[in-house]
Amino acid sequence: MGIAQLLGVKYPILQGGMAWVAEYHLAAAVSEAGGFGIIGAASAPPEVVREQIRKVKERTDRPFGVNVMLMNPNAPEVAKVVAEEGVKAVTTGAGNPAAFMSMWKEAGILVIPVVASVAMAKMMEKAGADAVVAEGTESGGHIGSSTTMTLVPQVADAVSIPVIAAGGIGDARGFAASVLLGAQGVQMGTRFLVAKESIVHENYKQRILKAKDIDSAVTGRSTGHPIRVLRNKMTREYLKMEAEGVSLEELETLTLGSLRRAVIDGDVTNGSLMAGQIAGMIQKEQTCREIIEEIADGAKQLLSGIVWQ
Ligand code: TUI
Repeated sequence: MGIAQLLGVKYPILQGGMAWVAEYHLAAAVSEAGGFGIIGAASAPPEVVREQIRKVKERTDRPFGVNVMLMNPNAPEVAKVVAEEGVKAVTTGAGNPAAFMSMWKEAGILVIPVVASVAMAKMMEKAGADAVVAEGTESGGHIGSSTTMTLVPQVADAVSIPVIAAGGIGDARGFAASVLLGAQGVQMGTRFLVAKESIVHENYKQRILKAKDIDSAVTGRSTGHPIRVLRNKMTREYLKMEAEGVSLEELETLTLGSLRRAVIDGDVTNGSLMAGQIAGMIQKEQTCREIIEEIADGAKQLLSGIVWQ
């Protein structure tokens, strides 16, 4: 079965489960528009995640999902809340979800791990995953090292479950290219971050809309937690301290609460402006429906227009 049918959506376009950003307004708007909305549980307390799930259900009858961030110490409790509440699918990030797989599957929830390597994709298929999101290093936030261009076809060759491409996809061309690389659908974060329905502070949205192609940087390469963000005062200080080899504890004092500062307070100087490399191409704030229809219709045209001379 194809991924759109599996998820019960019109378009195989997933919205990334971005920490702080992917809350119920955005997830409900994406699902209402025919895509697949996702609540980003990130480091939220389990009861907040329960509330968020219920709020999406009040706003739409369409299927949606939750992203469980596995680096969160609360992940086991969040995983349980998701199983209790019941959503169409769970995506996972930044770790191995094997410990929760049987609980979710018994609750009738599709499990779609986000992976950054072929080895992890194969392991997830073996563990019973229903699909995987193959996320390239072009993405915002926590990243792996392979590019989307190289990761997606290698994952598609290695597994028989559907593959969804992520990282550096922001328009119809990215969607069409993903299909040609062997993916059945796409997941996008940065493009939805600036959607009209996104609650992200206007200052953060403006930084993305004004960003150029080379405006992102990766912090934390030396700590083993590489995070892609738009460059600002905070990241310049972080990168300088990282190069000087300061301790992890000291580096963490800079980043603690920094995503909240950017998303909620609009502090674009000291906040963490997570964004993908595609930010340079995103020029306007649109509704989720406009974004999804533009991409789905455009990709259909592009793919049907491919001819060899
Ligand atoms: O998870 C993400 N992106 C994220 S999570 C996040 S929240 C955060 N905030 C502040 C500091 C740190 C994190 C922001 N962005 N993407 C999915 C993803 N997962 N990309 C790569 C991976 C991944 C990495 C390692 C998946 C599995 C994995 O396996 C490790 C293992 O256990 O073998």
